[in-house]
Amino acid sequence: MDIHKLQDIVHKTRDARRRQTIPKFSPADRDQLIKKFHPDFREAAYRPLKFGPNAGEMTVRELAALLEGESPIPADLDLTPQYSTDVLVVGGGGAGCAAALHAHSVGAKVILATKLRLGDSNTVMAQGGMQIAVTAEDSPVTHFLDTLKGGHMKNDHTLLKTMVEEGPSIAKWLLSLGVIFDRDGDGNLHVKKGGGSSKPRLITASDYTGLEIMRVLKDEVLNQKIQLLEFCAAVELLSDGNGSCTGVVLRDLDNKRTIVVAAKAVILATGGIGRLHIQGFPTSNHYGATGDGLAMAYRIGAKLIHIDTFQYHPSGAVYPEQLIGALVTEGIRSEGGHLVNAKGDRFVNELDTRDVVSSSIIRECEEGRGIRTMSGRVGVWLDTPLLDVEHGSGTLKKHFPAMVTQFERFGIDISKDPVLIYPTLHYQNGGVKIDNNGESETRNLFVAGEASGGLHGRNRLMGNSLLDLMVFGKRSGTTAAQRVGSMRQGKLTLEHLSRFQAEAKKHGGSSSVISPMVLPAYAKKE
Ligand code: MEZ
Repeated sequence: MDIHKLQDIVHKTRDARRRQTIPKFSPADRDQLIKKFHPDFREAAYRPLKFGPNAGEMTVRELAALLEGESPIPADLDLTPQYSTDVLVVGGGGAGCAAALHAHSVGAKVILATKLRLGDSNTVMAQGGMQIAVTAEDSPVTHFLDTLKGGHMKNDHTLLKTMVEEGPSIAKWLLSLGVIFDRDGDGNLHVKKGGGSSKPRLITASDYTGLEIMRVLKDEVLNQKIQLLEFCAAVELLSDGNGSCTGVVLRDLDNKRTIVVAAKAVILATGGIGRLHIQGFPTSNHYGATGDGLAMAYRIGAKLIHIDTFQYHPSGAVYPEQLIGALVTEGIRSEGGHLVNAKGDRFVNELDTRDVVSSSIIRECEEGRGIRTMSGRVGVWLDTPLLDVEHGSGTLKKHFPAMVTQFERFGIDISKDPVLIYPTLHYQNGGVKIDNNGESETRNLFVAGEASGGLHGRNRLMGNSLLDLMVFGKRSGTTAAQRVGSMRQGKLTLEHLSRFQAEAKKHGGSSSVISPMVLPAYAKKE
């Protein structure tokens, strides 16, 4: 049936739904729901890792193939360096820029290498805000407890304590650099409530928070004249043969040549893995989100954590086809948007944690209460026009200008028509295990942002990613820079790679994947 006809039920049931309150799930019901419907619990999608630091642990098949993949470089590569630096940052998103700026401010010589342009990253795509306890009614302790509950109590307490406590100083730093956050009528930072949070704590720049932060960070990286290597993808780490990281092999994508960089410390800020399209899910992620850092860190011997858990954001676009998987910010649900099934019913408290909301949407669709598009995709409605009904005409346009424009391009007015959504692969909850300064289990290899793991437990709360990458970008940059002051550059070898390959051989060889992928598999088909 025509999608426009199917929408009628949303308009017809709106008034009745406005009077309803949907309770959150009890912990027992929540666990039952998630086990039955969350993609993390589909056993057939998983397999154990055969070799490497996490051998024996389960992860999704796509990630297992990446971690056990074949290096793109020969073991006898000439390792004469073209560049030498104190700190090499790999990744030009929020974590990479924060790490580079802080390392530079401590006086280190810094190079920032990024496989696409500076700023091309998931950070620019972060819409709904950054959680920081800035109001008198809130506190880092409350932020800590909300996050722990959201993460199923599996969060690393030390990392989490550091993140929530350092939040307010990060807000000050960003403001001092010129980030324009939204303000309330009194001029204070305006805060919104996100799913799973007990207090309004999201500071925002409309619905393009990440873009606004990156605008300023990119500018600052350029102002500080930090040396950039753009369109240079990291493909292998280098070690001294004694367990320390000493540099990186880059692939210059423009000139198709290999570049060796000697670095006393390396900071991986390579982001997430949405473009692996785990279990066939579409993704909200940036084109470059292919998990390169995880693959390289794994080969050098750094342990990963929580690699069996991923975040499927409840609201990825299902229609129009051009937007499949694109993020429809949780901010719309924070401002009261209802989720509605084909019968016109709400079926979950829209501000429950993401794993609960996504599982509920999948349940509705699997049990026949979803809405099917003409191309055979299925989803549920997000009642966007309700925001204008509740808060006055023009609310959507004022609070979600980027979202309104995104749909307007395809002739859809989301203040009049609801949006069809389904969970989209959004975030890897785990990553490389780090200590409180962002250092991995391999000495002088630091990891910041989404590529690191432990902080978010088994389910990240909205807005905690932007804070994570600022806090641990800063800590890794500062620690690396302070350490390298008194260090000599170590030997450049690929001994770890030979060891990894020998181990692979004992287990039947590497997977058929060339790893890191650098760009998604479909990018290479032309
Ligand atoms: O932190 C996020 O993932 C986020 C803010 C997403 C969103 O819905 O806007």
